[in-house]
Amino acid sequence: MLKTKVEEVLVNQIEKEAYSSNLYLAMAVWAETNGFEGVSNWLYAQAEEERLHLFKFIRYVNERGGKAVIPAIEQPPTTFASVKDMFDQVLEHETYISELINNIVGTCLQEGDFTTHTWLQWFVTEQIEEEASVRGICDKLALIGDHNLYLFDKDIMGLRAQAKSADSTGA
Ligand code: OFO
Repeated sequence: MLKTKVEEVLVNQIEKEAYSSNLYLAMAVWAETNGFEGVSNWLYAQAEEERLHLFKFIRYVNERGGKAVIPAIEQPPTTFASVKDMFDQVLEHETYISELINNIVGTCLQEGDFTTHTWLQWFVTEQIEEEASVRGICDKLALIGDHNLYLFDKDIMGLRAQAKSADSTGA
């Protein structure tokens, strides 16, 4: 059974994961309507992943005797200055989410909830991977600049596949 404090922080995170999914959908729409097909595919896939995270939090709260609350979600931005600016915002957002996950881990320890603490380790690892893969993309964009993004747009799904296979091999 979840303690009230732990349930509260988990339920708060439901809104954060839902917002993350919508933010990446909004970015995907911007990329798709500005001719960046590869970037939009990357973002659509990312939005799907965030939706899975959202479901994980909902199901866990309910399974542990709590009650998930489906929140209203703030509208994400609809335009971005450039692909680079957008990915900088993705990195900033992922860093923020990592901090939130870290705070939830802290609450679990304070409350002596070692079951939820263990369950959260998947998210801790996921955030490390997400931050690293987005940081890699931001570094590439810093090298390329805002012009000549044609090849970058063609390659970005390959970068995603590489990051995923490195994760699964522990590389
Ligand atoms: Fe939900 O993992 Fe990123 O934000």
